[in-house]
Amino acid sequence: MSERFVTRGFVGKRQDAGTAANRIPPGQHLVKDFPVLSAGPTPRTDLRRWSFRIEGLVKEPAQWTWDEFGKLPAQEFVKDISCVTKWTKLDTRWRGVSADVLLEHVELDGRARFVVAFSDGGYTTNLPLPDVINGQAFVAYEYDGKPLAPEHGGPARLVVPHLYFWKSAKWVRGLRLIERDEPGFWESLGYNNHGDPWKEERYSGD
Ligand SMILES: Nc1nc2c(c(=O)[nH]1)N[C@H]1C(S)=C(S)[C@@H](COP(=O)(O)O)O[C@H]1N2
Ligand SMILES: [Mo]
Repeated sequence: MSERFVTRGFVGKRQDAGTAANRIPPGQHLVKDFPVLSAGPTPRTDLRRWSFRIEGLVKEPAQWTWDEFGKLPAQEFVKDISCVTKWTKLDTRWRGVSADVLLEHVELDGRARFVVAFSDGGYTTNLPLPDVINGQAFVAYEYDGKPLAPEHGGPARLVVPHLYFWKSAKWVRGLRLIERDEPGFWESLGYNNHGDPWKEERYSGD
C-alpha cells in the first residue's frame, strides 16, 4: 500500500522533470530566480523624453512617445529564456508589443536584411530580420504583471526568447534596419553572431 504510494509519487515527479528537461537547451541549468546581467550602469530615462524608433532602411521612420507606445496593441507572452552564462528560466511572463505590430508602421526598403536593436547607454545587438518577425520578438514593458524593473531593462526591453538572452536588449530605444550585418556590443567581443541556444551558438566559431 505505502509502497505503491511512493512509486506513484516517484513516477509523477519523473514525468514533471522530464517535461521540463525537454525545454532546457544543452549545457544549461534551470534557475528559479531572475539573475541581472548588465554590462554597465542602469540608465534611468525620463519617460517624458523616452521614445521608440524604427529607422534605417525604411521609407519613413516611425517613432512613438511613451504614451503612444502604451496605446499600441499589446499581448501577454509566456516564454522560456536562456542566458549564455548557462541559466535557463521557464515560463517567464511578459506584456508588450510584438515586433510585427511595430514593423507594420513602416514600409521596409527591399534591401533591409538585418536589424540592430539600440539602447540607452549605448548597448546594441544585431539580429537577422527573419529572427525578429512572425511572433518571435517583442518589446516588453511589464514582467510578471508589474512594470518592468529598471535592472531588467525597464521601462522597455526587447525580448527575443528563441536566442540567447544577450540578444534581448534592455532599455531598448529602437530598431535600425540595415542591409549588411553589423556585430553589436557582445558580438564584437566574441559572442556568437546568431546565438541559438539549441545549437549552443555561444561564442564566435561555435
Ligand atoms: N542594454 C543592455 N541590454 C542587455 C545587456 C546589457 O548589458 N545592456 N545584457 C544582455 C545580457 S548578456 C543578458 S544575459 C540579458 C540579461 O537580462 P536580465 O538582466 O534581465 O537577466 O540582457 C541582455 N541585454
Ligand atoms: Mo548574458
